[in-house]
Amino acid sequence: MSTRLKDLSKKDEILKGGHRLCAGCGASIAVRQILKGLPDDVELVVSNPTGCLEVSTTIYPYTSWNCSYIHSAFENVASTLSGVESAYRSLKKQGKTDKDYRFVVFAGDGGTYDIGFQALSGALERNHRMVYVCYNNEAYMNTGIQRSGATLKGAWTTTSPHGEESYGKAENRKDLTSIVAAHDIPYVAQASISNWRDAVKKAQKAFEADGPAFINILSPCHRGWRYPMEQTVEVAKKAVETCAWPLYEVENGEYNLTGKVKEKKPVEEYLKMQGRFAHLFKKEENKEVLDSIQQYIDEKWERIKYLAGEE
Ligand SMILES: Cc1ncc(C[n+]2csc(CCOP(=O)(O)OP(=O)(O)O)c2C)c(N)n1
Ligand code: SF4
Repeated sequence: MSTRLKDLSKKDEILKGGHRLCAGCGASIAVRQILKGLPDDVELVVSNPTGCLEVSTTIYPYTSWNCSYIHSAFENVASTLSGVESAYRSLKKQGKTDKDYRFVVFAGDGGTYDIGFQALSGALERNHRMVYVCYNNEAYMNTGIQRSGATLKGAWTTTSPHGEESYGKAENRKDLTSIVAAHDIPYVAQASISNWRDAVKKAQKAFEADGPAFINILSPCHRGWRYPMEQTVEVAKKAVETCAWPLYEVENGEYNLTGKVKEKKPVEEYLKMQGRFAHLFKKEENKEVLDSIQQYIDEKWERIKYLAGEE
């Protein structure tokens, strides 16, 4: 399937305009990039739990989704869609439909790393043929920027404030992509909205996978990350260049680095672009925190390179 911009631009947009996501929101970019990877001539069912994407695209009586769409609770979107996928397989077996369907979840990191994790793990273990996409903005944005299991250490959020006693979020983030890869499903990937061709290619592979597929796509939120809204793509790009967000895939167990990093930049270049980390640069004692963030990024990067055979 082509990833030429000329061809992709001719594909129908399934997420239409008129929604009420903030201008410059990474989530809508992520959805549009992933859906550019959908094969032609298939029917699509999207399921979307509560979060910024859902509340902003489905304001009754309007919808921005030009496909079948099911809103699900925050904690069980993977179960909802796996039930639909099972019903489809049954209908196909009974000869009641001959259409070719694809099933995709778009869920935030709160819904994926934390509250919906059990349902996600179960759906992967049961081998449902669906693509689960986590649009990862590293916090619960819709309810006012609370920290999630995806939030990078040191970040300010409303539930990890900085001050006399705290430097922001105290814990390292959960490495969910690795946890999902440990389910041994056909396709797992980390993507970023800054690398659109890479994201589209990964989506194409995910939609073709003969079983569950998972894409964790970095989708910055300028409200929560505190940067000017026109810098969303630049911020995402810096995450890749500093290896704070390595781009890779795990295809039938084979690790592969995508979007090669020629020269890894210090993570400070990424953190300095965002107000949520500004406090770390104001106090001398926070130098240790910065060092530990760098160390965490380095260790993860070395591990991924090792797994991809690129030491
Ligand atoms: C079971 C449950 N708990 C809490 C809420 C309130 N709630 C609505 S949206 C949301 C945050 C969603 O965060 P995330 O999944 O990261 O998506 P984002 O808003 O960042 O797009 C929360 C906590 C809810 N709707 N249901
Ligand atoms: S708050 Fe953030 S995630 Fe929510 S719509 Fe605005 S930019 Fe997007």
